[in-house]
Amino acid sequence: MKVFFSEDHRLHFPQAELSGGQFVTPYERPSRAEYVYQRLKQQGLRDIADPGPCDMGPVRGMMDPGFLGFLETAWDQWKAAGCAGEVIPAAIPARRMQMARPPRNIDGLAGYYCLARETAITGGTWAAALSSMASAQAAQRHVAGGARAAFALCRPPGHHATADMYGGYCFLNNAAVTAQMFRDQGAGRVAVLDIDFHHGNGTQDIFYGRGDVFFASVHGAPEDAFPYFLGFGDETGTGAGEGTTANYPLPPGTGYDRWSEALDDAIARIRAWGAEALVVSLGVDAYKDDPISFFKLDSPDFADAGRRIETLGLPTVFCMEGGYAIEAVGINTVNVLEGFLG
Ligand code: SP5
Ligand code: ZN
Repeated sequence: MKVFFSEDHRLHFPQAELSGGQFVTPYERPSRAEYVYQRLKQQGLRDIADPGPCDMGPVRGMMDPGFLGFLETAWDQWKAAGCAGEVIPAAIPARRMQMARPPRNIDGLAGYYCLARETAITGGTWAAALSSMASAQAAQRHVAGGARAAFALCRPPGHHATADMYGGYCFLNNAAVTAQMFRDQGAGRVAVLDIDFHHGNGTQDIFYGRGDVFFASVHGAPEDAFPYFLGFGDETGTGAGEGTTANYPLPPGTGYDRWSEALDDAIARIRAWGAEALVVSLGVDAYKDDPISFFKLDSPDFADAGRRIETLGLPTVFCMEGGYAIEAVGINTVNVLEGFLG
């Protein structure tokens, strides 16, 4: 399986994550990608290519222009305003406090485009986010060109980002743009299967009203897990998208038996719906030793999950999302790919 990976992910290395009222070293750190890269090579998945530049067309086609302009200039504006630290806004639009317009002040502007304040923006964030998107796009082009599957080793991840919000360590939604590229190239129906521990709220939001992209997610129940406010089982889509969202929220302590039942149901739904291409939001934070999650999957379970996903028989792009048990992230991610390859 061909892999796309950009070294430019290293340009995003924030020092601070807001956690428990303190700033801690971010869980989402450069070494995550390095461990996956090393494990790929170790396991013989050596066909690894730099993706080249990001194609801005599909990104601009999906994302809010003000949001893109904000991401590109946030660091410079923040510094120009005399802020000493990384971009972490104080106020964000809360219930009944939604603003119709983005403010001029950079602290307000950052809050306007923010969905979770644990995520800091730094001087290299925009370039890294573009390089991550570029890997997803290159993987999509590779599969569109006839390959059965490809792996985009994306960092930073993307599935929490909406068309106009960043957060949850995500800035640009790589999986959503990948799915849209399949649509633009002629696939009638595309599915996104999100197996990251966290609900893919950004991806769901982007496709919620659309009947041409199916979104299925197996994740920690929002009562107990980030992103808290979306991912309930009764969210099934709206309008033309009614019936094309499938959420499988699962409780703390969930092991592979229950998790794989949900995965099988998601796979059956995607098959029955008639998807022609598949994008997998591949997070491995369902792992038992993940520091910020509460599922109990073991490393061999990820290979089994890869085998089950393969049964769909679809052209498949894997986009890396979360996973924070640093060394195990490499093993578990590559296990999914090896399980898929059989
Ligand atoms: C892509 C992805 O997996 N994003 C996840 C973002 C989660 N951010 C909030 C994490 C809250 C962590 N709480 C830490 C408690 C540690 N004891
Ligand atoms: Zn996650």
